[in-house]
Amino acid sequence: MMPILMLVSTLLTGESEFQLEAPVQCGGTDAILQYDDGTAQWLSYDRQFSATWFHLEDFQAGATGCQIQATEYWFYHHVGSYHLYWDTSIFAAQVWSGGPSGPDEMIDCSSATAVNFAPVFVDYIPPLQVPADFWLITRHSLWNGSPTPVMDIEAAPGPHSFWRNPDMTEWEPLIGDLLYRVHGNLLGLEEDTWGAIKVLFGARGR
Ligand SMILES: [Ca+2]
Repeated sequence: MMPILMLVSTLLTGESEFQLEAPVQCGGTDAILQYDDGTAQWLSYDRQFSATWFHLEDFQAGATGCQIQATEYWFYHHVGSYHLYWDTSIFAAQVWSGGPSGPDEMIDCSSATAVNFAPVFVDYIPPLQVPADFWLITRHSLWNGSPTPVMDIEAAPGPHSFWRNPDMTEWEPLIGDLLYRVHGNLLGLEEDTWGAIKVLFGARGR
């Protein structure tokens, strides 16, 4: 059971982030690509777009692409909070090609239903093939009342997690890594055969 009152407002980064009073473990889903360390520490709200840029060299040298079987997203829902209340649980889950300068071309756009602190999976049948640099982008309703993405305690070097609203021209880095993850197989290893390699980026240094 989740604690109800675990939000502590912070002045660190403005008015669209809250730090959880008690971090929440969000692991155990066997993702092959993730920048987060498996623990939700921050909430990011009132933002229409939230995104993670995946750079496969961070996970496996020589990987030239990925065959994505599913993407995974974690959110926080608290009906007692004005900002974090959901009018709708629906969000758009998009996959784009693109490197550090930003998303380039959309590969897929799916609709999904968010839940509170449980993995939301978007499955791809057949799997999506993406290049060595790609983005997962979620689009939420513009104002209050949409799923609230969660982040871990600190952004991985890059950075890799960003947000943006429609009136902005640039993606802004987030203070932590979104719990946005990829399930599938890396491509380009061992004479271009598919390699099923499990690498947990966030587990390094533990
Ligand atoms: Ca992190």
